[in-house]
Amino acid sequence: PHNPNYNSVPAFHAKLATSRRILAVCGAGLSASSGLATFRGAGGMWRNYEAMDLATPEAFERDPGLVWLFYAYRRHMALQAKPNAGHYALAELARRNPGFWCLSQNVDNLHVRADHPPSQLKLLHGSLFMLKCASPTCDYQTENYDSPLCPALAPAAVNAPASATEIHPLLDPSNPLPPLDPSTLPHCPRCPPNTSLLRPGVVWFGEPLSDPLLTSIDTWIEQPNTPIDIVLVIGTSGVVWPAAGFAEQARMAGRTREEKEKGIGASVVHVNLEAEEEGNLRRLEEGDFAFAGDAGEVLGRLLE
Ligand code: BJW
Repeated sequence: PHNPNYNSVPAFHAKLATSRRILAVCGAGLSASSGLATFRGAGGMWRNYEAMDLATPEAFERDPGLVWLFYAYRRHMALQAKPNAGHYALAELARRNPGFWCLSQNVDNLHVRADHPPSQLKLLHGSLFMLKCASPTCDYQTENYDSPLCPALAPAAVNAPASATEIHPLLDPSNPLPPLDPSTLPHCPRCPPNTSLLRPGVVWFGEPLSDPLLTSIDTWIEQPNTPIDIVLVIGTSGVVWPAAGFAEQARMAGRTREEKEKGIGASVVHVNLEAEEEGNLRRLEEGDFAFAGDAGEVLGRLLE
């Protein structure tokens, strides 16, 4: 499709130069540039499972050992990965511009490790490195970066093979997994001994995002008389709510009725390997931008 702003870095720089309020919504594609797997499409499988089928409260209830191996593996990979040029560029944009907020669906801690100013970083889906009590009546939580997390999860804490043609032993479905007895998994130190498991401090399907966090985002987006100028949508398939709704909310927030009627809002900037494929959430309006490519590489160029 023809759009004058396809891959036009100078046009983006001109827009950036006059912009004060900027919002970014990030997804797994940003960390794909650091070698971490995405959820959907190529790379979204873990052994014989769809990653999405393991990220649910029901899966944890059914087989906490299996779900913990999945998360222990992802903790290990995230600790081994390094923030990429995209994480650093966003952190630098935040330091230069107090009117920039980054909302990230990623749980891998790479924004934090790139020194993104904490008050301008909102982690929508929690963190792999928070552990919380699985009991709904206990609010124990703690930060933890151990890998392996406990002896039973050691099979997940194995380094990736040096060669890209070799498969990680834990990802090889022909390599049998040890059945994990829940008693060998980490337990809540605050609950009576061996009653409640600890679980990853992430937001699973059907679970609510933090209420104070959602309120603060809403207040920031809807700030009166100061509409948002640019919305960066980076490496996300845009199918998971409520994250999928922030770009459109931010595009139109604070606009006059006249502007809304004419569809005049913030410029939405898509940065995605598949940015040229216009889906329902990647419909380009006038003034929007699309950059097809690797998020780390593209953001490095856009924000240098
Ligand atoms: C590259 C690249 C490169 C690749 N460079 N790009 C309204 C309508 C319908 C349903 C709902 C609704 N409101 C709520 C729901 C239910 C549900 C939902 O959204 N369902 C939809 C799927 C239909 N939402 C929820 O349950 C949320 N809770 C909630 O709303 O509570 C209240 C409520 C409950 C129930 C009903 C109604 C209200 C919670 C959502 C939690 C999501 N959790 C997960 C797991 C987190 C833990 C973990 O990490 O394991 O979050 S799911 C998974 O998807 C993960 C991700 O953060 C999230 C988004 O995925 P993301 O980041 O977009 O990754 P991918 O893989 O999908 O896409 C990667 C993209 O990158 C692709 O586009 C590639 O092209 C691109 N790419 N390499 C640039 N190098």
